[in-house]
Amino acid sequence: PAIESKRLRIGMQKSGRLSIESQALLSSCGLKINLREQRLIAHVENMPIDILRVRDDDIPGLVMDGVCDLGIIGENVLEEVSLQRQIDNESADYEVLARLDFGGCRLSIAVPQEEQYQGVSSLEGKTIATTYPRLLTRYLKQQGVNARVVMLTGSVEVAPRAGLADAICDLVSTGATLEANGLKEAEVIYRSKAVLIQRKGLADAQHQKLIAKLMPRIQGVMQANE
Ligand code: PRT
Ligand code: ZN
Repeated sequence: PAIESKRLRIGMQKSGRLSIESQALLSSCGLKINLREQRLIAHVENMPIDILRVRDDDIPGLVMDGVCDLGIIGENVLEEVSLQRQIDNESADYEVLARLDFGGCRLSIAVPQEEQYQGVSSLEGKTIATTYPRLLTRYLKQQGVNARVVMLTGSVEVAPRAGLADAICDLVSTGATLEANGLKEAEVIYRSKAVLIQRKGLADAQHQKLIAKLMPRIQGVMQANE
């Protein structure tokens, strides 16, 4: 494994909203990735790089624990995991190398359309369902609002109709999902994009060199997209 560990490891989402654009970014930087194989690890053919294809939720931890050297991840997940790891007394160090031009969305609180929403104080005493309990709890604390936060990993948007919650806090891009579920956006609590992160204290000189070679290419690809 001495030789194996020399390969730079990049964590990216296996399948989902970030995966196509993450792959496209790396391909545009000249990485030849064998996309046919549905494996966890994809070898880059022309550079000493391995791509770890995992669930997006696992990417921050893989970088913070030093399993991956780089990761491509939405800031919403990155921040949520960081807050949770700080609470759990686990290392939560990373460096943002680039804010990317995809994966844009906002984390918003939404309430039933028929509700007379009059600002955050309307949330006092309410139950809010979310997949982002740490980000939501931080926001409520900052706003001085007491509300109950309920964690749901999926189908958050149906929680009010199902009688599980009074409001939700979920990712929004077009707003169509909220609309379809009889909800309206009440507060934007976090704006997110995909970012390229690096683990803190990367010691390997070869890896540093490789990253230094990749970064101008990434900047170039993003400028070309502008
Ligand atoms: O399987 P895995 O765990 O890897 O994927 P996932 O299902 O957890 O995540 P995925 O692929 O849905 O999203 C990955 C990342 O994409 C998110 O963490 C965000 O950083 C980013 N992103 C950007 C979004 C959206 N836009 C988005 N619209 N993630 C989710 N949504 C969902 C949202 O949850 C809601 O259900 O889309 C719906 C709302 O969209 P609109 O257009 O109807 O408003
Ligand atoms: Zn996920």
